Amino acid sequence: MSKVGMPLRRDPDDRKSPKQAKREDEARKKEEEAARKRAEEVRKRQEAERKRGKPTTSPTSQPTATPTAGPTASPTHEPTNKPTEAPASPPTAEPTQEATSRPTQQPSQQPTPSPRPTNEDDRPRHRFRSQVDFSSDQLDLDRPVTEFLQTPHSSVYLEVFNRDLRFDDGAEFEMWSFDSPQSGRGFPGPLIRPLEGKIFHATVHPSMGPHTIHWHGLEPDPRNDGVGHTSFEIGGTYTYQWAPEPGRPGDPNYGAAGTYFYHCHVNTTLHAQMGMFGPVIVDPVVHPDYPVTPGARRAFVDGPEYDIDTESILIPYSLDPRWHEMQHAAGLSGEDVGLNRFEPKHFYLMGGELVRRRSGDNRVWSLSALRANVAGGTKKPTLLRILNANYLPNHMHFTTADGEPVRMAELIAHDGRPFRDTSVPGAPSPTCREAGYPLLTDVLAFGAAERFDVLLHPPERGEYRLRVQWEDWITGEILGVREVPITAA
Ligand SMILES: [Cu+2]
Repeated sequence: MSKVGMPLRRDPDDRKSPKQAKREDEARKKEEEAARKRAEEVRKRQEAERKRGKPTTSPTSQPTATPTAGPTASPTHEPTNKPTEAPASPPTAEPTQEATSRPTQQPSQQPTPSPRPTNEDDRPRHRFRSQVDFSSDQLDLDRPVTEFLQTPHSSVYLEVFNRDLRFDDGAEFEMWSFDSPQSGRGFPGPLIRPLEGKIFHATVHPSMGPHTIHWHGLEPDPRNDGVGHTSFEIGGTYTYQWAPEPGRPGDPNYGAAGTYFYHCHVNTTLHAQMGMFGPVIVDPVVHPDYPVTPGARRAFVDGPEYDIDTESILIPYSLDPRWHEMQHAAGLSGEDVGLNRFEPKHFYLMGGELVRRRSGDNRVWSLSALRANVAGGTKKPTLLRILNANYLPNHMHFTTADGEPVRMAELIAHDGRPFRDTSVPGAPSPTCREAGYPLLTDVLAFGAAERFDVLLHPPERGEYRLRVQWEDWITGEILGVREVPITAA
């Protein structure tokens, strides 16, 4: 079903302000107008094709129909589905996409003298007519079935909400995000923390139109990866099912433990900016050769131990207020709403100490300070998980209270993959620290959606600072800066 013209669904318990109602009304009118224009376009195209003497495209092969039956898709599948038609021409050793996708292959028609149509532009080379069709015409299912459903080891139930939330600078914006019965309606979405090798379920129940949950970096099978382009969008409810890959000590090719995030993959640039994301941390199962001390956990199967009490996540996020006035499907119907222009006016550090995140409605989880266990002390080091959840590159600087650089950040993993020494082929791959060269730094640069797992090693007790900069993609100009104190004890 195409989303065009579909009424927006809202949570029944969300009260609409007159402003919101007006906005929705305007958005609906715009969508209806865009749908009318598109229908007119299709009609004109069919008319033009008829005039050129081409057979009229059947309704099922319109790009606006279900993507699985697009114009190039149906002829491709036909010969294989109907074996009686195949003997018309001897099978070639390597049938190319081009050959099988052309309607002229059908035996009822005369073979054409030229292998290519006279007018190249007339040949349907893509399932979707345009990028707009590709973006907007995703399969929207109400209640897709979870295939091979198993009993989960852990599960979460997520709903979608929209409401105005107040940030730590006093500014208020309409945000959309996910909430669980335990989390309340806050931002970012609740932390999801499955175990390596164990079945995990996330049941999502969207509102305000279809949404999905994409498990960024975890790579489940297509049905459970939450990308509409390779599966479906969820109108009603769906249970995502996957199991993170178990790690093997010393093996760089196995193991999912690390920091990830989930986000909606419908009109993605807008929905992610609206707040439809949350952190995912995959924990390793304790391996007999790598036990853990009380109060500590390992970052990955044979990774370093860290202190559970001070484990923190830091999520740089920037916000363009203009985007927060848009509606669910803004930009999907060919209209230019300016989603190519991201001009953030607010720069936030979300997150904090994981065990201290409070539940409840209307909570914006802001990071204002960090604690770190001093190097060489009795406690295990503090693990800082970093997730760039905005569209700008970030630079981070670890310094003394006076701004002098301090090499106290040890990089142990990136995007859920541990840093290992793989220099000896066939031999076990120890971590960089075990191999004798811990990756210590005072500065870190990273881009959108990147994650780093960092052990903090402040050399002595006292105050340090972490400075986070947001930069322009092209010029590198610093657009925003935030500083938080790090107290080492
Ligand atoms: Cu969404």
